[in-house]
Amino acid sequence: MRRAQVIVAVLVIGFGAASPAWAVPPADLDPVEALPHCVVTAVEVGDDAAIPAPRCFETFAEAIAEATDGRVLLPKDAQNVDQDTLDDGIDPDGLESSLATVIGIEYEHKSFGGWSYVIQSTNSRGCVGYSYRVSTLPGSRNNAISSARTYGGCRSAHYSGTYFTGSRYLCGCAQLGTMNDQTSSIFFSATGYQN
Ligand SMILES: [Ca+2]
Repeated sequence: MRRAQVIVAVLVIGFGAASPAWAVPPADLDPVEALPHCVVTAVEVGDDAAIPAPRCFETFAEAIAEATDGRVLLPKDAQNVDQDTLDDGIDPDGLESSLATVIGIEYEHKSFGGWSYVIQSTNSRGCVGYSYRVSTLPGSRNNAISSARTYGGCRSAHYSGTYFTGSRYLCGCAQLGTMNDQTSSIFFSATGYQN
């Protein structure tokens, strides 16, 4: 091989290895539309911040790693996560912990299938004494959630309107019943009621 061909081959191989598909969605596509597994940071009640932009990935495992700041690393083909695994590395007495964790996971299909929308809290206390708002959902996740899991002592109230208006349905649940494909905002607390 001539020198120029060798250099081209090395560049192609090197670029491929350093750039997994999920890191480079087509430039003209919103990552939430292009990638199936997204993480959004819920806003703690009492904080006036707007809901931040979601971060999206090709695999569920990458989303959970993002949501836990790299603390929880699942097998590449994982499709779900349990509370014990999410608690890895969290001191059970560490109620002041600033470790990020997951308080809920929303799914495209009934029984926890399809894309996921992982709801992150920026502390490991979950809903023990705290409540969180997801006041809007991005385009492809709006009016599309069909099941949800909750973590961290949370229950999640799914609302048909943005900013917790309209019909309301309490979930973790394998299906949202009359609220299937209708959720536009979600409130997380220990009871599922706003406080
Ligand atoms: Ca759906």
